[in-house]
Amino acid sequence: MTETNTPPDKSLQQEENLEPNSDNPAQKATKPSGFARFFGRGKSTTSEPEPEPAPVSVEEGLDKSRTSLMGKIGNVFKGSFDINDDLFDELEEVLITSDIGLDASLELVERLRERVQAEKIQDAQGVVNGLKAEIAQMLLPAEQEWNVLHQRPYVMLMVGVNGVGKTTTTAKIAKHFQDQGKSVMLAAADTFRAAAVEQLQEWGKRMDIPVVAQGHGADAAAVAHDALNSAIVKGTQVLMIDTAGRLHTQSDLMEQLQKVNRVLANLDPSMPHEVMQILDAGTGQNALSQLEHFRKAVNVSSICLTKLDGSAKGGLAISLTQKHKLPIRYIGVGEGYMDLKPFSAKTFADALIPDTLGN
Ligand SMILES: Nc1nc2c(ncn2[C@@H]2O[C@H](COP(=O)(O)OP(=O)(O)OP(=O)(O)O)[C@@H](O)[C@H]2O)c(=O)[nH]1
Ligand SMILES: [Mg+2]
Repeated sequence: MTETNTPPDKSLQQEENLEPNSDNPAQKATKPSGFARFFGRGKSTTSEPEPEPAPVSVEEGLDKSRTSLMGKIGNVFKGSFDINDDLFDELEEVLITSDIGLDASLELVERLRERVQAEKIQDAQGVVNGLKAEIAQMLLPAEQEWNVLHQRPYVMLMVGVNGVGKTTTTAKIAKHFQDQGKSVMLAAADTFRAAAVEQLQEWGKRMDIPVVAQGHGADAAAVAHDALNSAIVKGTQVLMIDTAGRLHTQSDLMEQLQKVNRVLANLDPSMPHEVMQILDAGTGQNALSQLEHFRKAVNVSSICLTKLDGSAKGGLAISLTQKHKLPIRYIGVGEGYMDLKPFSAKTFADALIPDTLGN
């Protein structure tokens, strides 16, 4: 086992998914490095005078989703219209094509229909306000209190398919915990992808957070086991285990994930306390089947929905919640750690549907 804050071999920084080499002046001049984008206006642990992008708000992060959805809703209310079955059918179609999914769209329109009747709503703005209120209601099951201090160490297993943002989200959440004064440890259990261990070690170094690792090709369950023992000995409050990206069809990797889970549970049946599945919003409805497959293998207990800023598929949060009722702990609306926002049903609905129809 190595527990380290030592910088990785520089040559490895050219590898896929590693951050750009910040020693390269050409890169510096054109674009802030991944670390500058990560730390944003927060307290950087580096002394480099890197440009600092501003944090993104949930509303800004959902720009694409809102513009797309409101464009379609605006078309429904264009010209003269009656609030009748045809109008609700059209709205239903808009919702389905906005990644809210079939079942969630049907439920949403049914709730809206009842509200419009009960409140005798007769104008477009009233219907849209009603839609926003119903979306907030449907998202409520995803907004759940999260007490990470009820166990020490509180053990989190970060899972998901390739490239969804597991490692950077792990780093972001670790930074949030650190800012709250909690002690954190990271475990590099992605021993599958070349340079994945070094990627996590680099984050640990930048944030001054210990990383337990054994290296590429090591047994992921052994890394998790070592990390847990180390966290127990040190009295660490939160242990976050980064894992390799995998498809449900990669049965060896799915079994490896189950083994990691089993090794933790053998030490304490309540572990891992959280299995967080990271889902890339850009994958749309496919994220639902990713979640279903992972739930068959491990006890996924929460979701983090990333990359909402890059996609117009924010409606996915509604279908995910309708179907799975799992807490969405965070949403990602940018690359900075401050762009990872705790999920709020109302804030999300407000960001998806503006106050006035013309927006
Ligand atoms: N714009 C944006 N980019 C994000 C967000 N979350 C993650 N990313 C980016 O997504 C890319 C991939 O992130 P990783 O954390 O390496 O993904 P991963 O799931 O660990 O990937 P594998 O280990 O290869 O499976 C990085 O460039 C991140 O900065 C987000 O919310 N918004
Ligand atoms: Mg990773």
